[in-house]
Amino acid sequence: MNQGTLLVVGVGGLGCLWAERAHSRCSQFSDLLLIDADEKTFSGSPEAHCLHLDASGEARGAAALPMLAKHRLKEGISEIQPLLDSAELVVILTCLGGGVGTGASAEFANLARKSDCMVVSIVGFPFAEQPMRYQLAEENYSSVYENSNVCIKVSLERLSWQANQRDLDWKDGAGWIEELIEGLLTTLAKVGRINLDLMDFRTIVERPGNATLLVGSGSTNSLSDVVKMARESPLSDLSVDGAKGCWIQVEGGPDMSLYHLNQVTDEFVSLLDPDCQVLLGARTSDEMVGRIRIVAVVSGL
Ligand SMILES: Nc1nc2c(ncn2[C@@H]2O[C@H](COP(=O)(O)OP(=O)(O)OP(=O)(O)O)[C@@H](O)[C@H]2O)c(=O)[nH]1
Ligand SMILES: [Mg+2]
Repeated sequence: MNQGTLLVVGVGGLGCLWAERAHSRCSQFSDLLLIDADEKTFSGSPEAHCLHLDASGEARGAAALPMLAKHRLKEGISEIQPLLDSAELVVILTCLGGGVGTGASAEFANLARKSDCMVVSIVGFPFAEQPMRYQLAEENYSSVYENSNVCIKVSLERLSWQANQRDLDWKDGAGWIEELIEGLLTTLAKVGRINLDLMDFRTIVERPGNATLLVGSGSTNSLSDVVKMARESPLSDLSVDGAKGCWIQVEGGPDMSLYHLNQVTDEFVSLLDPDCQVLLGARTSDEMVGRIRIVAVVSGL
């Protein structure tokens, strides 16, 4: 498969951080695009394509207003159009409530759709104790949702709670974001099967209603705990009961058996609607010896 078919995009400061980390796990088969008004965002990623929205040279950093960010994105889009032309799947990572992410992510999703890309957006929501930012996020979420094939809300509150549990920094996405993207892209990038997989993926996850992502991992000796962890990991406050679509990726070591695979998927799927349509992917990697990981997108909520 050609590089460039899968594009990971960060919009705004936090989104770019998430995108960089996610991309670092699958850089061999995806491209990275960072979009921000703050040039410092680009300094850690020499291999990334960058779109600097503050093209005026005023060097004021953050485009404080979402409308301004949107306008600047439109002005700069010709620079990155070739990336969109070759991409089939675009994963947008952003956080709403500030200027750039709020203003530019929906517009970028719109442009990607116009270039015939499938768009999966992962959208962070500010902490509730930042009511102004929260309100701004609420007001702008629907336009990201409408311009994406799949839109997944991630609450920063939950992310930081999860980060505490894992002893990680919430700003980095607490590990969850990169694990999801890695799982998603690795499955979709299976050589030669990209179109088929994308079509399957689309039918499963592109359902009316909300979607969320679940991640769980642990030892092959305690498969129920892995399922339980995934079950309790929702990054948004949606219940997955009654889900109508589920894309599930199971990763284990070379020692993963069919028994392990069936056990975790059966147990996981039993939690969803009886008529839930399920797409299962599995892969092995050496570093997962003795361990198993589930990454799932659950839709139709
Ligand atoms: N509490 C808290 N929230 C943060 C922090 N960093 C980011 N956020 C939240 O994440 C949202 C988006 O932040 P960024 O990605 O930095 O914003 P941006 O899109 O770059 O927008 P501007 O920098 O405002 O142009 C903000 O609205 C905040 O709610 C932080 O350090 N603490
Ligand atoms: Mg910023």
